[in-house]
Formats: sequence, structure tokens, C-alpha cells
Amino acid sequence: MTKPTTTNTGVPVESDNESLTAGTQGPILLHDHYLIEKLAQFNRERVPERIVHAKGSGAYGELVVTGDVSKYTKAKLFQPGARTESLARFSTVAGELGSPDTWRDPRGFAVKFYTEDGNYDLVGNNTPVFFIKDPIKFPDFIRSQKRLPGNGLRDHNMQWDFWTLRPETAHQVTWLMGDRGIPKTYRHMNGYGSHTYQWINAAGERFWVKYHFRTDQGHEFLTQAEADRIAGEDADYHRKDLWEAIERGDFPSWTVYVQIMPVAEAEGYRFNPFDLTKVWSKQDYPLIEVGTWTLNRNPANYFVDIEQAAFEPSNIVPGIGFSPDKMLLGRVFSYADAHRYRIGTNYAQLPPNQARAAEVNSYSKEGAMRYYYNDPSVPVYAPNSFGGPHADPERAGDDGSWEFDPTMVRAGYIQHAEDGDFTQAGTLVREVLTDEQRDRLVSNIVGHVLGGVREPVLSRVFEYWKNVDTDLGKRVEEGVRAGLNGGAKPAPSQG
Ligand code: HDE
Repeated sequence: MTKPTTTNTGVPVESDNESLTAGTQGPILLHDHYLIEKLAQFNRERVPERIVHAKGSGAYGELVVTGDVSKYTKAKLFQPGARTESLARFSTVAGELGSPDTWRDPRGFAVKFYTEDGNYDLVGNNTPVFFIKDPIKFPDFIRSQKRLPGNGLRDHNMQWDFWTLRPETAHQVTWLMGDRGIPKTYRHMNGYGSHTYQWINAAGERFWVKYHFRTDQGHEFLTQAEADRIAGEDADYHRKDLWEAIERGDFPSWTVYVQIMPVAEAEGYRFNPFDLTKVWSKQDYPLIEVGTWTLNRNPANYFVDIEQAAFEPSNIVPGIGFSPDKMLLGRVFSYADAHRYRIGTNYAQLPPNQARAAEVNSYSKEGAMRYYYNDPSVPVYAPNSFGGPHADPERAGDDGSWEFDPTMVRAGYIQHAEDGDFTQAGTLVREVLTDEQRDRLVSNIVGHVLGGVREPVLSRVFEYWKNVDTDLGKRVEEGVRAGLNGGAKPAPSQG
């Protein structure tokens, strides 16, 4: 039997069809509470979209540890044989909630592990590096990739203006303009923790660590032409692919690896190991297998599980620490702040964000939308004489510390022997990419630049790519000039 429609508080309603009016021609009556509730609820269905990574998809799964990295970390989730429930959210970065999945963009690769020691979040991307190396530049960078405030349009000239004025972007822009800029599906991309993190073992020894999630589905991409076509045909192409694969039991998986650097080697390494625009060579620090991460359960409700998911680099567990990477340290503040604004102060009580394998004994209380609360016999302050929780340094372990010069400065990173904005981008172009990949890189850059880049930015674009690789730069310049001469609409000079 069909159930009766009710108000939000369970009272049966008179009609799904007609509002209450004074006569058939008369005004709608304010005391039609059900109508008012329905309209008001509708107006409040949306929470603000994420300022970046707004469009995403996600699923639940688990990490199974098959390797043995216990000599590097005591974190429970990484001990041999451990199985840990997990939540993933993949996303584009610059587009809004409804934007096509196949626009060229890095992809977010956010992972939450529900560990016995509380939630551990690894909030990474599908590229091992990032555009900038200091969080103070992040709002500027993002604004340059979003929309002009006047006409509300995205603007390639603004994007290249920022990139060429900040040459530290070169490595990531090379990834972005290459095949990794448009993965075939979310299942066919790798994930990276990107930052350097810290691992601490049971003896208190510390290591620097980088995470790599390598797709078991094959690392595949879409060409610009394919992506453009799909963007028109199905804006939710990647979301649908992930959902349907999991529905049919074709569970995507990734093999999880780490690179480990003994703390003592950091100072003398040829690249600054904390600079997020650099990778560590795999010859220097080979991949060590940790386990398999599989997604096997679709969200029960997209809004509840995925839109309300709150990932935060500040969620680390004993055995894991931060590093001197300034970007990471900036993010440790930023995410929890974003969640409080977007989904409220008690966001950790929402289903995807609750600890699932650990008990929460926090002194937080009250605030909007508080749902869970402590037993009234537990005092609301610490310390107390009545058996309330007390901090246990033994269980918390150390804070993942490191040594540094305590003088306050505003300065860039210490330069290591082979640092430089263009070094690793050049190596990527010359030594990692195949001829076909290089050809696509040139063609993608040319197409993007022809989408509205004008002087003085245009000349800087040619310089930028010549600094990455002379030959690549020449090919970009030739391609763009040919496009401009051959009828591609030259953008008017800014004057
Ligand atoms: Fe984010 N980023 N980010 N980011 N980021 C957000 O958090 C921020 C950075 C990444 O699926 C926001 O909840 C700052 C690097 C992912 O829910 C925000 C800086 C990497 C996601 C934020 C960075 C990322 C976000 C937007 C410079 C890869 C989506 C709303 C220091 C290693 C997570 C929100 C999800 C989301 C800030 C740079 C990855 C505003 C300040 C580097 C995957 O807090």
C-alpha cells in the first residue's frame, strides 16, 4: 500500500496537488504549512559548492595491505594484512558542479580511511606535483583558472598570464597539457599523495614518504577531440562510468606504493624533497608495494555520502606526520575551515565523515545541527575529577616533528643542486614522454593558447615553453603562429 505523504514531522498532508486558497480564485493562504515547508525546503536543498573540486564522484571501498612497510610506520592501517574501510572522491578542479567531466583539468584523488586510530585522509591529485609551492599563492592561482569577475567567463589569457608569471607552474602545466590532463575515466587514472609526508615507526624513527596509487585498469586518457565530443554528449561521463562499473561488480582497484627517503638524506638530495613542484626520481627512491585499494560500494545517497564528504589533510593518525612542505602546512588549516563554512561546524558528525572504526571521545559540544553528544555523566571540560577522557601521549605517539631554524622569515625553499622551475618539466618532456605523447602535448598547448591568449602574454608563453625545452617551445610558437595566420581568431591585444 502506498504510504501517505506527510510533513517533515510526520503529519499526513491533505494534497500533493492543490495549495490551500481562499476560494478557487483567491490568494494562497499562509497557514498552508505543508506548501510553505515544501517551498522553503526546496530553496535550501543546496549547500555551497566546493570553491575548487566542485564536480566530483565517489564510492566506498577498502585498503588491503599485502606488503610489509612496518619498519617505516606504525600506522595501524599500513600493518601487514590490515583491512581498512575507505571512501574516495574523484573530482575536476576548476569547473562548477554541473561542468563536463572531460574538460582538461587535474583530477582530485581524495581518500578517507576509517582506521582504528580515527580517520586518516589522503587528499591528493592524479598528478604527482602541483602548480605552486607556497599556499599564499593559491587563491590567486585558482582565481586565474576560474571566471573573470566582469563577464563571468573563463579566460585562457588569464590562465596563461598567471602560469607564465609564475614559472614554478611549468612542471604541472606540462602534465596538465599532456595526456594526464584528460583521463579516460576516473578508473583509468593514477593517484598521488603529491606532498612529502612523514612516517614514524614503532621505534620512533622517522622517514619522508610519498604515496602512489597506480591504477590496475590501465593508465588511459582521452584525446582533446574525444573529450570535446563527450563533453557535449554527456557531461557526467566519468561519474556514470564509475557508478556503472561498481554496480556491475567490476570493482576498480589501485596498487598502493610508497617512496621512502631516510630523513638524513633529505638535505643532500638533488631536489628539495619538500618542494611540491618536484618529484623524487624512482631510480633514487624505488616504489615499495603497500597493498591494494579497491572501490566496491556505491554511495547510498549521492548528496549525503559524496557532496557532504569532508576530506582534510589535517586528519592524520599515529605513525604519520606532516613535513616542511609549505603547501601541505597551508592545507592543514584550510580544509577544516572550508568544511565549517560549507556544511557546518558539526560536519564530522555527518555519515561519511564520522569515525567508523574508532571511538570519538572529544570535548566538542553543541553548535548548529549537533546530533551526537556525550553521556551527561561525562564532564564538558578537561582536566576533571570525574573520569572524563584525558589525552594519552602514549597512544597519540609523537607529533611527527622535524628540525628547523627558528628564525622567522618570508623566503623561498632552500635550493638544492638540480632545483629550478624548468628542470623536471624538461626531463618529463625529453625523457619520459614518447614521440606521440610529445606531439599531443604540442597540439594541446597550441589549441589552448589559440583559445584567446594575446600579447604580452603570448610572447611569454613561447619563452616559457622554450625554457622547458627549446624544441618544444619552437614547435609551440610555430603552431600558434600558423593557427593565427591560418584563420584562428586572433584575440585583440589588451593595448
Ligand atoms: Fe585543495 N582544496 N587546496 N589541493 N583539494 C579543496 O576543500 C587548498 C591542493 C584537493 O573531494 C577545498 O573541501 C589550498 C593540492 C582535492 O572533497 C579547499 C591549497 C592538492 C580536493 C582547498 C590546495 C589538493 C581539494 C575546497 C594550497 C593535491 C577535493 C573545498 C595550499 C595534493 C576534496 C574543500 C574533495 C579541495 C584548499 C592545494 C587536492 C578550499 C589552500 C596541492 C582532491 O579547502
